[in-house]
Amino acid sequence: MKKILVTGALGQIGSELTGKLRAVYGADNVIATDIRSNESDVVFDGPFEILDVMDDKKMHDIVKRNKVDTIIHLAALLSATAELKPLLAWNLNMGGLVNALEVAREENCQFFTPSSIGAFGPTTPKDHTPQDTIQRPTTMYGVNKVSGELLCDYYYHKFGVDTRGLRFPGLISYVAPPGGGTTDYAVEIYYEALQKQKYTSYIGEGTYMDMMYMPDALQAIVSLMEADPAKLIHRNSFNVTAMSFEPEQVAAEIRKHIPAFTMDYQVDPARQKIADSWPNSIDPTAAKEEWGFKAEYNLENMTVDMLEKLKAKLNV
Ligand code: AKB
Repeated sequence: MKKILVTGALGQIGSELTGKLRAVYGADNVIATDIRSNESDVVFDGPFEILDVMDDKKMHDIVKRNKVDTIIHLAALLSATAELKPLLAWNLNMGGLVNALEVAREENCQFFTPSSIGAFGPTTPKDHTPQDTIQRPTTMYGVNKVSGELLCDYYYHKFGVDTRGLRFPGLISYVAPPGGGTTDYAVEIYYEALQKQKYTSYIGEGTYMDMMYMPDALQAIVSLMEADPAKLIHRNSFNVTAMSFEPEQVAAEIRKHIPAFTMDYQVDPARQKIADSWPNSIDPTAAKEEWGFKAEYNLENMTVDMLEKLKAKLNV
């Protein structure tokens, strides 16, 4: 049975991953941590500790005290925030990562951290972006993600730390909002469709980006962490995606359920610039071949589920 530490457990991924890990490995075996606390299942349904990932001593202490053997390091700033505060992003995204990797090395822990489609840049092939390709991102977030992939490779080759990672696309979910990302529009649109029957997209017409529904992302993390290490050629990080769409396509899908829904555009130049530097669609073949990655949700069945779950949550 694993004993898992999750950092950034109150963020978009952690808010749902913690519950999934507790269901799979037992509530007492998943220690959730975040820089803040709140009134959520993550805090109440199992061990929870306040942890700033810049505090390497406290992280080490929590890992040692709880005999943790697996670290899932999620705490990080997303792309749009990182572009607004590049120095903070470098310090937090890289500082937190190296602290967590050092603890993993010292305590012999298996290690997961997400990379992103943000690890690609304008000179990367835009369609069916290969697993191994040009990575010259032009955003601070992208610089952090490529550096993180390389650092995780280094800890594996140099110290034998069992590091694993995924290049996530935009993640769509109804539990916790993402906050500070470029792909967040694809979450906001569902909330506003139900609450206001209209949405103003800050991402322009015709801008394709990869996306994935949260249940597929969570399953991908568990599957990768359970995968036979002998089969992993690409440890850090695998391309994974479930769909690629532009704003009008998600609006049209929502309109099938809410016919009155309308969308217009007010493009945010900063986030549009980031989106324009990312691929239209990435190729997840290596993840499928090396550890059996599979996505259950496409735009159609995700929209049905999102609207149903959000209706209940928002009471609309
Ligand atoms: C973001 O938009 O910053 C993230 C990502 C794709 O990594 N959702």
